[in-house]
Amino acid sequence: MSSFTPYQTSHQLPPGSAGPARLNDAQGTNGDVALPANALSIPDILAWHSIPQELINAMAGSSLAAGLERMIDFSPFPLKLGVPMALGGASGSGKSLTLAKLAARYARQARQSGGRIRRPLVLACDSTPGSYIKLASILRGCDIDLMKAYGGINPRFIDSYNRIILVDLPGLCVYSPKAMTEMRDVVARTEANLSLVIPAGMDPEESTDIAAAFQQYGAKSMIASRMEQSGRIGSIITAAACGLSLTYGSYSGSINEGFTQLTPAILARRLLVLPG
Ligand SMILES: Nc1nc2c(ncn2[C@@H]2O[C@H](COP(=O)(O)OP(=O)(O)O)[C@@H](O)[C@H]2O)c(=O)[nH]1
Ligand SMILES: [Mg+2]
Repeated sequence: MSSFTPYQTSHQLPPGSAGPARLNDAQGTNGDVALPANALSIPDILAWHSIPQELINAMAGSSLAAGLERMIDFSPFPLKLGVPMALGGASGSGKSLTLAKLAARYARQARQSGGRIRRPLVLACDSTPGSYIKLASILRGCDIDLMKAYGGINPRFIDSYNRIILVDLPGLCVYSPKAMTEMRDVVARTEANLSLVIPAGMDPEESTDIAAAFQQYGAKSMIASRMEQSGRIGSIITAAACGLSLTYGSYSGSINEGFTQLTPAILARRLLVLPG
């Protein structure tokens, strides 16, 4: 009987270095684990996250944060009152939950604005069976308006004045030109901007393809989802390095938690400290 040999990836930690170590409570990290940073060079850390060598070379230097800042545009999420923003990406990537996190945040802002800003409008453009009910249930209790707009809608037909408008798109496979064209048509009909939602833990080469395809179809920004669900986050870094502005990171499956504007310092720490 042959014995089982574990598959060795090209991104193991270097021989002699300890594996990820649990941080103790004194560090206030609630069971997070840290890569052995003292024993690792910056290229070792980036390689562990499965970042391609060419990008590692471009990011190498004095610190992880400096390398990230050099290669990635960190920007606020480009939402404007009255201009619809569509969230696109693969099925299950976190589009609807991310949209709900944004909607909940802007609903709070609208409440606090004393009427200056109106409550957000969510356009449900995903006609996949069950998806409207799922979206409505995620948004239940949020002070928002939800409207079915399968196939997209001309903004003349919506009451868009002084409010945030978010568009929930169907999931797609970026290798399907038909699906990408359909998405572009919905976005164009709605006169929306387009942003990509992409999860951590993907194959970085696939995430590069996804980011490049979305850029080609007009996306300028991205949101990183499921940041607390995987150790390796190379997919986020490679996608952003394609030229999409990196905006929020989502760290929780709950609508009111774990949603942070990413910065070089936050992302550098996340490269070193893995969710426990
Ligand atoms: N823990 C966690 N779960 C997430 C996150 N983003 C999305 N999810 C979960 O992933 C699943 C798919 O998300 P959903 O928004 O429905 O994906 P969509 O198909 O792209 O709309 C749901 O169970 C979400 O609760 C995240 O950042 N953290
Ligand atoms: Mg969805």
